[in-house]
Formats: sequence, C-alpha cells, structure tokens
Amino acid sequence: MAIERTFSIIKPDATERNLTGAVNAVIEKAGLRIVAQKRIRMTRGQAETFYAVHKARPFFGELVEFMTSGPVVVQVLEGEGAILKYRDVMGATDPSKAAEGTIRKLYAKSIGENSVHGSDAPETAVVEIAQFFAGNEIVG
Ligand code: YYY
Ligand code: MG
Repeated sequence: MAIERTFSIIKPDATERNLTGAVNAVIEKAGLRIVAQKRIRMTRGQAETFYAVHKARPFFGELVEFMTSGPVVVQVLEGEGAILKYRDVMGATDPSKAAEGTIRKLYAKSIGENSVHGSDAPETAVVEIAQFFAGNEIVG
C-alpha cells in the first residue's frame, strides 16, 4: 500500500456542534495526517459541482441545502492507503449501520447529516482535492 492523499469535509452538522477537534482527533489517532485544512462556507455552485454525481438522486436538493447551511472544514489527509483507511474511519453512510468507534457512529445525526465526507477512489480524490486546494496549500 502506498502513501495516498484523500479529500475530507467536516460537514455543517459537526461544525455547528463544535466537533472539528473531536473529528480531527479520530483522524489523527487512525494515523492519518492532516496536510491541508481550511474552514469555508460552501457556495451553492461549489456544492452542486462537488456532488454532481448525485444530481439525479432524490436527496440532491436537500444535500446541497445542507452542505451550504453552515461552515464546513475541507481537508487533505495523507497516509498509507489513506482513501480506504478514511472510509473505514468514517463508517457507513447511514450512521445506524456504522461500526463502533467510527466518526459517523460517534457523531452523525442521520444519513443526510452524517458529519463527514471522504473520497471513494483515487480518481475522485484527485478531482475533489483540486476543487478546494491549490498545490501550495498542501504541506506534507
Ligand atoms: O460517500 P458517502 O458520503 O458515504 O455517501 P454517498 O452515497 O456518496 O452520498 C453522498 C451524501 O449524500 C451522503 O453522505 C449523504 C447524502 N445521502 C442522503 O442524504 N441520502 C441517501 N439515501 C444517500 C446519501
Ligand atoms: Mg460518496
């Protein structure tokens, strides 16, 4: 397994409850390194572009509303097999199905307000990182 980078978002339900540090503690405890991070308010356009793959899904409108409803923290995480590792650390999309100790089991409110995003593959990680970070903002 090689050193990889993945893209993470701490979503509005988590920033609203002041859980940025708590989420970052789980990330770092898992051996992932936060090599870029910034707190932003996503625009509607950014959210629609980011989740374009889900445009035809019934939850798309609500998803965009939610992602623009408050601050988010966008991050780049680095480590051995970071993409799959972070998916494990996040837990299942639906928190009621997420494993013990995962971020979503610990903190998510619902399938929609599920506290974190993580890239699902190397190709999406590259695209997602580039949507929010310039190369010189990532310090490995
Ligand atoms: O990658 P992940 O976030 O675990 O799930 P996706 O299937 O990519 O869906 C993206 C996002 O959409 C999910 O985190 C919440 C929302 N969503 C929803 O509100 N309702 C669903 N039935 C499925 C997904
Ligand atoms: Mg996904």
